[in-house]
Amino acid sequence: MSLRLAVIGCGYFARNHLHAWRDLRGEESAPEIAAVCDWDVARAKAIGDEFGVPSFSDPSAMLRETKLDFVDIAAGPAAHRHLVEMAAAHHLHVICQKPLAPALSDAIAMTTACRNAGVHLMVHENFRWQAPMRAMAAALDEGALGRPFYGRISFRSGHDVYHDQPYLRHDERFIIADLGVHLLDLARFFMGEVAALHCHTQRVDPTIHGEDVATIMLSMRSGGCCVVEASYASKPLQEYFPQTLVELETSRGSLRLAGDYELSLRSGDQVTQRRVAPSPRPWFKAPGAVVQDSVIAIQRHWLSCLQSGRIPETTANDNLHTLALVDACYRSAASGAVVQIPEHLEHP
Ligand code: NAD
Ligand code: 89Y
Repeated sequence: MSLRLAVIGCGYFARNHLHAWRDLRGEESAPEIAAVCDWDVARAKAIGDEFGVPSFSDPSAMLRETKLDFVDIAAGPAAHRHLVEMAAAHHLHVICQKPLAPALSDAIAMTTACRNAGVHLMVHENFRWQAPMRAMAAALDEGALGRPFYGRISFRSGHDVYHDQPYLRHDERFIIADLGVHLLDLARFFMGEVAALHCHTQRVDPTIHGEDVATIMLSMRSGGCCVVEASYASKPLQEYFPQTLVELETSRGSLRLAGDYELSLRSGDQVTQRRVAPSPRPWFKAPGAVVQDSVIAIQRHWLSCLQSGRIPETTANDNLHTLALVDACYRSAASGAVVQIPEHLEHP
């Protein structure tokens, strides 16, 4: 059965969503892009024309006039709550970009609205869908390595991220909310839930409003620890934007994802190395291939879950735990204190 979708928000990142939906048409899940919407009329029309679908500037008119199964929200975080609640009121499933909302309280309200409407809400949390991350998770799942007791998840770059995403200059909460959210999700993906954290932030570039460096130390419920680091102020010897580098030490081995997708694995005394690069597509734009490829993977996962009735990996309910970490990072950075993370989030 072909699922009909509409994309709301036709800016920088939406193009990746649209290309991915179009590529997935060739697969069993065969989604149909029924419409696009952006309150910037020219932007909506340009993308609608390019992808050969009707365009709208008013989301509520689009939802009234178009037969849909789900909505794909690629607008900025400030718009997410309003749009998710609107979709839920139309009894439509929703896949929504990260961060689910600027505040945890909004994310909780959105989760509740979708649950009450009986619709799925999944967060487009794509970093865990990058090909090398899936390869690392598969190696852990095989069991021979044991579980990780130490992790380092590192994204340090001097890339001019403000060129494509100028709004990031103005966000009071920048690198943890925008990028750290992916890295914290990766920490949970590889190492489980967090018991406590400490976070140190810096603003190295004085012309931006938020923090452009964050160093986070996570104490995991398993007893392990994980260092998560994000920087857009670095001048690294080698620029790997937008690659995330990962090191995991486990009871019986170790895994290292280095630049250019070089994955090394030690299991007992045996060391193996391979390159886990994304498979190229004509619409990928350097250096973003690993991220663009992960958009296809997460959207494929969403379609397959909707069609089979399986629960997606990064439901809003799951993502609340990641957003609680984002929130805790800012509290820790402001106070200098270690912040304890409650095991159960209190929400209605
Ligand atoms: P953008 O500003 O380039 O585009 C957002 C678009 O949404 C704009 O065209 C704006 O007019 C439109 N919009 C906003 N509110 C709207 C509303 N209520 N109704 C209709 N249109 C509305 O932003 P972007 O860089 O494309 O980012 C969009 C989202 O994607 C953000 O949540 C961002 O964090 C996320 N993002 C994710 C990744 C990733 O790897 N997952 C990478 C970049 C951006
Ligand atoms: O918006 C961010 C994201 O989600 O991944 C990288 C990014 O584009 C810039 O930090």
